[in-house]
Amino acid sequence: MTAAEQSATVDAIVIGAGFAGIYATLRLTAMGLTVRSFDAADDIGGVWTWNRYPGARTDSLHETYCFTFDRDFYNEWAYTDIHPDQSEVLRYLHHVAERFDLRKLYTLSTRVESATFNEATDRWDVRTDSGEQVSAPYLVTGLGLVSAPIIPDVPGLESFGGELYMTANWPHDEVSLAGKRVAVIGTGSSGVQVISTIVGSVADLTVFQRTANWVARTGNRPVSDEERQGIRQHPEQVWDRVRQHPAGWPWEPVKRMALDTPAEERERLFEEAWEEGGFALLYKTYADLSTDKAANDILCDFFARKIASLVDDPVLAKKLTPNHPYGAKRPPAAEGYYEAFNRSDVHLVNLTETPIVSFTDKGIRTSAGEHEFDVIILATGFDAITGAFTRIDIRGLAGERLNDHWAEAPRTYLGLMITGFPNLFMVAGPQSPFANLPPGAQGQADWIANAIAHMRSDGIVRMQPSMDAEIEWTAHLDEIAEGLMTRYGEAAGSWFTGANVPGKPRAYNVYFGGHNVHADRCDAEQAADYPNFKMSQPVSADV
Ligand code: NA7
Repeated sequence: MTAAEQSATVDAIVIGAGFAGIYATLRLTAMGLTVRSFDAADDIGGVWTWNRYPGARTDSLHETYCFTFDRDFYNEWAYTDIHPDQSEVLRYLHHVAERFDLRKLYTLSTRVESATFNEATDRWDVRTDSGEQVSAPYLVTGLGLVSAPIIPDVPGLESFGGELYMTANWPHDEVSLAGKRVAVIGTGSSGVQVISTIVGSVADLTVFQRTANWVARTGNRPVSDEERQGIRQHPEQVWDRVRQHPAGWPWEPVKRMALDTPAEERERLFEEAWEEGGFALLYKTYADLSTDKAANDILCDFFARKIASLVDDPVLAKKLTPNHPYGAKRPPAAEGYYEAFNRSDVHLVNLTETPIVSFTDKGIRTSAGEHEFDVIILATGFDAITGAFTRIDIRGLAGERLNDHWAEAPRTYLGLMITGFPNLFMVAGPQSPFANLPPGAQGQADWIANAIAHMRSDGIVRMQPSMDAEIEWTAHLDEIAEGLMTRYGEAAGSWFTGANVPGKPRAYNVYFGGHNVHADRCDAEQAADYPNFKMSQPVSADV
């Protein structure tokens, strides 16, 4: 045990060892705070520790999928591909942890089970699944948006006699799929990446699709030396563009409208963006795709024709074509996804026609009969955004449970703090922007570090947002989401609103108003000395 692990009383406790948690740990220790950090995984890396499945890769761009707090440190790291794969992102996070000596602050393979705000001491008392109790005045979460996997509630899962894997908890040891009959359940980002990666190397592949998805190309390729040099000479230009872009992309936000553009010109631009892949279709074409259903329909028509041209069998192409707007749910990307279905060893089971009835010892039974497999891969998603919070017993003032505070919907101010839960700071928490994660996480952790510095210098023992601020932020967030294609998320089973989890309260769980807008608001709040927060001195009982 290191000294840090033995200490039960520290200045700050951080939960999470992904981008959010390790940067919060780094930032707070750099301020001179004593910090204990925890993660349930056995290594640093957050989602990149768990999601080791074949084809796992970010669809963010390499020059933005990293930290930017130090120019030299930024310039010394080189990802191979423009969309780095899981192993490289994990290596990067390990590199950060080692370079800034963060490992010694982490207690790994340890899940935080409860966190209670102690009103007598103004500290968070945290208990872990190893029975350890630690307390600190500040609790910072970096729990991840997609870190609480869901296992489908289908009878007989335990009776399957073959190999069963989850993309969200993929084994660390090599998994051999070669020559096996494989089923993949789920066609979200994880499912489509697995499918397009293992196709051709397995004996037979059956895809169980409940909701067809718009799967863009990735357009992945190695980063050229020239590109890398250009970025290294002027990294601030990249960072500025990221700061100004609603989704944290290093691109100029587009202003032109699809509905104002001649059809031929639109077609040309869509084609260009299709070739580029990833989020180019959304962020490099037209501004009204996200706001105007008629504009979105034009993109969907282009996409549907693309699917029809890539899939030989028109009936199959139709089954693979979604009927929700592009962006109603998180659009994935994979290379060669639709083409895979032209192979005779790839089959589609459309669960809207023939739903799964049960798992059996040999495979999966649908309403049409039994399919036999050697391997079943569950790519069935997450109790996203709030799931990682509601799985911890968090109690604030007067013993209020976070689960009760969020019984109908998550409520926060700026996704950073919650009324009634003083000194609980969230990095990339519910109601924070849906955007490229590392820049947002870095900005939010900086904000939190500044807030804590302010508390310490002014002798403030409790900080929490006002109820009015929380209500205003939630209303603003809902209004924004209602004006976008996200309003069609319910029908598409989107995890943005919890529609993918049976019984979960429906709410817009993330902010779609822009990473840039959010960052501006956070900056303004700090610059104006936290007008929407309640700060309490030790003697005050007014909390
Ligand atoms: P997603 O995007 O939530 O996808 C999960 C998929 O699993 C989706 O196609 C679901 O269908 C399907 N699913 C879930 N439960 C079932 C059951 N019971 N039966 C059949 N199919 C089911 O999760 P991912 O892991 O792919 O991606 C999550 C995020 O990680 C991704 O967006 C990136 O941000 C990184 P549905 O669409 O609900 O009908």
